Amino acid sequence: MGKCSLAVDIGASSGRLIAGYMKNGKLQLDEVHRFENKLVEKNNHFCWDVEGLFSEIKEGIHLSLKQGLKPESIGIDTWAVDFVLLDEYDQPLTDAVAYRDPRTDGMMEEVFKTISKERLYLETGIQFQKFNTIYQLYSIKKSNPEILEKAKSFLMIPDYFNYLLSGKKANEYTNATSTQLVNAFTKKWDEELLDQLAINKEMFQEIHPPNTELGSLRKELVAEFGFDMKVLLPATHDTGSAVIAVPEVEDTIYISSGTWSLIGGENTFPICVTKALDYNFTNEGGIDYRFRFLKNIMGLWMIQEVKRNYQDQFSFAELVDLANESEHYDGKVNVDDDRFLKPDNMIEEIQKHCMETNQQIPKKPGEVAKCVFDSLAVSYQTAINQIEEIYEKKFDRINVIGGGAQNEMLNQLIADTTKKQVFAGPIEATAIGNIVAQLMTLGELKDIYQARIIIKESFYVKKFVAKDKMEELS
Ligand code: LFR
Repeated sequence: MGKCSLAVDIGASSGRLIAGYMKNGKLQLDEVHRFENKLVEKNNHFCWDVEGLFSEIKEGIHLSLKQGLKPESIGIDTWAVDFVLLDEYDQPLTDAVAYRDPRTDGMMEEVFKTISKERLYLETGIQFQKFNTIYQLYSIKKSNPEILEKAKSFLMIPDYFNYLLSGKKANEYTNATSTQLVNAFTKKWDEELLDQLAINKEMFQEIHPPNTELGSLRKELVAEFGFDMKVLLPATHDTGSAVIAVPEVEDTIYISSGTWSLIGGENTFPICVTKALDYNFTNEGGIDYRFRFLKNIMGLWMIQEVKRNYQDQFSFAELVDLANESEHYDGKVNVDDDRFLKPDNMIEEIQKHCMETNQQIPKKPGEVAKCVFDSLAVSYQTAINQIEEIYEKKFDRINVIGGGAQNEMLNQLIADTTKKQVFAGPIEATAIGNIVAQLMTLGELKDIYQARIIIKESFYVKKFVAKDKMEELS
């Protein structure tokens, strides 16, 4: 057994600690802890319970030690764009407000009064999402400017956890790019943008790329665990880690499928052409300064909310079965409409959309679920057409990675809709990407090329072909 690394991977609906190490030429994963994550309401805002999440991280470290695993290192990844501001005493100045909070409504338009959309895109290469950090900071500037003046440190969520673990403050590159404040070419904070928006630039930390060794555990934590380990930077943006785990990224369109569906390709340069801006594609920073050219599609958030709005009467598997039994229903909604970002009630929002567009209103749970899955497939197809137009080539392969790859019905639907081969897996793509980055830093793996070969050999990937193509083959 080779050196062991611990991946902390926290998404919008759940978090996990997974230990990973090389054994007999393959990457082996041991899940040590899993916990729930969700939005909590605090002071009239939707927030993340960062203190609770940090306790879960510590609990996971305890559990891994109890299981006899002695990790050499730990690396954290979470969703992007959200942050914590610390004061001069390194205490949080505000709650960790979540990106689905409506505080950013109208802020994009406010920012465009100072900086044009085109310029923002040409400099950062980042898609326009109303929840990007730039608009979150601008909303604080409008409502509580004193907070920004008092802020001494801007730390994104994984940066904050890294600080709590190691006492070191740094902004990690892949996650920093999601702010829409990092220059895509210099890979540094775009000081001109910050100056023009009059956002206090002193609070930003130095940007460090993945594969940096940040330090080791704080003294208090070493005493608590009776153990020390290195704190390393993987791609701390979960999607950045997930895409590392696409075994054959060339000539492949990936869909990183979780709360969001992130669909796109990987490049060694940002694509900031007008069409990419028009179709709102992003160029998020990746490991080795690769770029993820992708677009956010509303994703499984919609079905998570539907499930929650049915008071969890049905499991995800049951909703899928019910959708399968609702063949008669064929209404579709535009999943990319902001109305689905955080509606009061997802089921009612879907029904309203169908009513407004003169479609049959989905009434039964199976109809609502089928509407969500069918609508996602339509949105994937649209994004694929746009990708093929921009790349000026056709792709034959789609690789669905992440938890959503377990949804066989959706995988088959993607194959049937796009007529492309669909490869599903690895499921724990994000944790895998996180671990291989750490193993690279520890010298266990040479580079991303070797890591991807090992990932291909270590994890099961299932192939789906369009039903009519299967008939052709038989
Ligand atoms: C996925 C993800 C997406 C990002 C969204 C909000 O978990 O990180 O990449 O656009 O969450 O942060």
